[in-house]
Amino acid sequence: MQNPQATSTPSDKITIALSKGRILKETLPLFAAAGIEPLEDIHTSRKLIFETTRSDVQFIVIRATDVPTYVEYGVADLGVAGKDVLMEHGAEEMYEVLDLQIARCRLMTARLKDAPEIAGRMKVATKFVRVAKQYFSEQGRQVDLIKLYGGMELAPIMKLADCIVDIVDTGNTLKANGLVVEEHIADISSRLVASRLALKLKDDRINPIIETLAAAVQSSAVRA
Ligand code: PRT
Ligand code: MG
Repeated sequence: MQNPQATSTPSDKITIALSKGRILKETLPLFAAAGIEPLEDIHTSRKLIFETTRSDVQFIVIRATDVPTYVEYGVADLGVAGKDVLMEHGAEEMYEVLDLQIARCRLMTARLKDAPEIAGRMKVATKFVRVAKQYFSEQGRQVDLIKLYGGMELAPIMKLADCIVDIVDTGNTLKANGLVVEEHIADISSRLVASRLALKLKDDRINPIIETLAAAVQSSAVRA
């Protein structure tokens, strides 16, 4: 009879959801330092599931905004996503277990340079409507939120909005569009999240991965 332990079915693997896009390039070296590397080049492949150098660990590579969904349903045991994405999604059924200290940026409000003060209700364009809503309501400020999916900088220029809430890194994008930063909402970096279910059922296999990653983050912080 075949040994049931001999083959690994997808369900008994540890599944780690990675954000594609700009976070991925900085994520992979951390996992590599923790001994987990994809068996093929994630950047050039069109696959969505990748086996790794650990036969019991697989990566799925998805849009950043979909990572919390996979983790909260327990379909992915671990995930990597920007704090901005986690704040906007809301973090039920998952725990933020490690700050990976990569893809650092800030969530800010910005508006046109030399724009006059807004007397009444301010119109705010953003991809982060939930975060923006909470930020302004905590300050007792009444705003109208306008949901956009990208290119927020255009909104004040076209008079769609008075200000935007967006990610800022160097500030070059704002500057190129005649905008200036105004209020700081949050410091952002990418986080490792774990599903509640995985922490309960697979903690003996998940915890060592978290610990090795924490060590990898530490040593790359020392190098930087
Ligand atoms: O692009 P897509 O819509 O598919 O998804 P995404 O925008 O969520 O993914 P991606 O890959 O663009 O960004 C993923 C994550 O990277 C974000 O969730 C942040 O946590 C983090 N990050 C770090 C950034 C930046 N730096 C950043 N500079 N995300 C976006 N930007 C953009 C910003 O929106 C603005 O357009 O870059 C521009 C500003 O950059 P500066 O340097 O000109 O200020
Ligand atoms: Mg983007």
